[in-house]
Amino acid sequence: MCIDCGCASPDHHHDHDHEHPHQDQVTGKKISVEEDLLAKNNRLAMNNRIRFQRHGLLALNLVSSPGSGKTTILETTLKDLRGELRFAVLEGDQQTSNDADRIAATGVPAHQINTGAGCHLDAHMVGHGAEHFALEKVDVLMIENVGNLVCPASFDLGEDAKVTVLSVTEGEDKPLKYPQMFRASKLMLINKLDLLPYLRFDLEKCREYARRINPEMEIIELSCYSGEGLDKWYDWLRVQLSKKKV
Ligand SMILES: Nc1nc2c(ncn2[C@@H]2O[C@H](COP(=O)(O)OP(=O)(O)OP(=O)(O)O)[C@@H](O)[C@H]2O)c(=O)[nH]1
Ligand SMILES: [Mg+2]
Repeated sequence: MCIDCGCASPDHHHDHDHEHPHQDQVTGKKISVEEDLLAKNNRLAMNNRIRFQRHGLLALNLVSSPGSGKTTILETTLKDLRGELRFAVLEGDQQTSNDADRIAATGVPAHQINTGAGCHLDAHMVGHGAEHFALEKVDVLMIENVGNLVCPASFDLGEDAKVTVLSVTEGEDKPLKYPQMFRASKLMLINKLDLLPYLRFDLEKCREYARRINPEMEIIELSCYSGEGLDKWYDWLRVQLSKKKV
């Protein structure tokens, strides 16, 4: 549960001048609750990681704002690669089983986690969610997080990598405005390339901003509608999986 929807982030700060009690200036309780929450999450994430490692599977945590195309990327990927790789998908949303239903329609095992008021998945939810799959028969576990470009950055789920999806309709400045997520990610997928002719989205600037925040982050541009760039994403998946199998 988020504390102030500073979501257990210890470096939270305010830009206003008025005085008010700030966290441990009053009792010390708030900071210690946040630290306990993250420490507990990190322990459970480590358990997940050990479990996933034992099965030699690749676990990816897909994060983005609502609607950038996470589920569409998954549907497309599962359809294209289902003869080659064995997938399972955990779907995180506040409400509905819409996304798990969409994944299940591709024939891939899917389980929906509803977080209610919660704005992110945590390691405890993922640990239990994964019990719905025969992990020994899974090569890639895809975890679609709740649509939110802020809070999921702070919560390790035991994944091998976070993959941030940014769609071109969101604006090229998002890596600068929401740096935590981009800093935590191994890969950024820039989705909906087919819409570029209708927008004023500067792809070059977007890449530059993203690299300013995280020089190590890989970037792949794609469109689920035109199919452009999907082969690069699939190659990236294959390389990550091959690293797990050595
Ligand atoms: N033009 C275009 N639209 C896309 C593309 N990929 C996804 N969309 C559309 O974007 C909308 C949102 O896609 P979803 O896959 O549901 O997005 P999401 O990130 O899973 O959304 P939440 O789970 O609600 O956060 C849908 O109408 C998709 O059809 C694309 O490559 N191009
Ligand atoms: Mg979705």
